[in-house]
Amino acid sequence: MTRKIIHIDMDAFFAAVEQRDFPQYLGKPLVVGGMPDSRGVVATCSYEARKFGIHSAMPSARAVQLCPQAIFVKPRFAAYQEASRQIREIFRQYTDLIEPPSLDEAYLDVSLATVCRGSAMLIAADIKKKITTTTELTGSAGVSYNKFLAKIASDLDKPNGIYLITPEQGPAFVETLPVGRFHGIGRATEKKMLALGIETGRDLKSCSRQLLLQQFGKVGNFYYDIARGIDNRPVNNKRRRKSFGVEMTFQQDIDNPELITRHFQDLLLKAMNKLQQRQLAARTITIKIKYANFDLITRSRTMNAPLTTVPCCSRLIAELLQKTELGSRKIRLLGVAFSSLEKQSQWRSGGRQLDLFS
Ligand code: TTP
Ligand code: MG
Repeated sequence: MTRKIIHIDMDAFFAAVEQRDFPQYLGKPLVVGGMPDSRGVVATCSYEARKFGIHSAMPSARAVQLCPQAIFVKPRFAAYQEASRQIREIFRQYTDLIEPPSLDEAYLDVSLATVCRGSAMLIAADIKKKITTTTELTGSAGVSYNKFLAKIASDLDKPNGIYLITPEQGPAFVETLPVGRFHGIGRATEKKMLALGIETGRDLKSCSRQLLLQQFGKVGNFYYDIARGIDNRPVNNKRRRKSFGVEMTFQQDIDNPELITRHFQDLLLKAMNKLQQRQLAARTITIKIKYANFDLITRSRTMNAPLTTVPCCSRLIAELLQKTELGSRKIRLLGVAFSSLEKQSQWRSGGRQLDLFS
């Protein structure tokens, strides 16, 4: 059966909430994120600010250069969470199959919905209307037959738009798309594809499954399928967190190995505390380093058994650090993340509580 998938994505989400709550920002270039005199980055910005070339993840210091009259505000997460809760409540009026990957977006499977004569386009329009009356914010909708294309579609008529990609249009649509625009192909993979001469969906489609598996590992299967407009991933309403971590940006770049190690120890304790609070156990530990020039590297280790103690994790971090250019490059951000998560009870032996600090 052909599915009916809707992807809803709010427009300039954090910035739109700020403009709604503080009307003096309406119509102005507004940046939400770090202050321009700090080392923070732009979380998002209003469409007025985007005209100046400002975008998410750009250093705020750069943003102010591009647009000196921009207004900078810090994020107010509680307000964004409340808006997010309101839109999810609206989604639930249409289907139980809702997967929200982040605060401002969600996939809805409305294949079995009977409202609006079962038309996904009418449902999307209805949802958009309700979002605006309830939250005074706008969102854009993508309607298609799988998650991959619905996500692409929601971006095509932004802001406050609605875009349909039919099963007939899907494959041709993917062909013209630059691989960098594919959701699921990150910056590093994009680079690698470009180096292999794969620039568009059409190029990707011309690659054999074997070649993609060889070059990219298991995810090559996904690339092979999406190049044909095929994506069978279900809308997963019970998704558990796959990873989480903590990170820290420094006011001043650091390169002293001892200091770096100390910061990692600190981050590790925080990350392990979070694991403990959520009663989770991890088998994979990853360190993340962003150098002063924004080059980002990660190094990780996966063990057969859960990582239960601080000394054990510290040792792994020390090992992973050996695989970096420790001491020879300036660093602006460090992070520690855990993944391959399981519930603690799945491996807790004899009902004994996890002994993090032994
Ligand atoms: P996006 O949906 O990517 O961006 P947006 O909603 O601000 O704008 P658009 O109209 O293009 O959808 O992200 C949603 C929110 O997530 C965004 O408002 C702020 C936050 N965010 C960050 O904090 N850092 C980031 O790098 C990105 C991309 C988003
Ligand atoms: Mg958005």
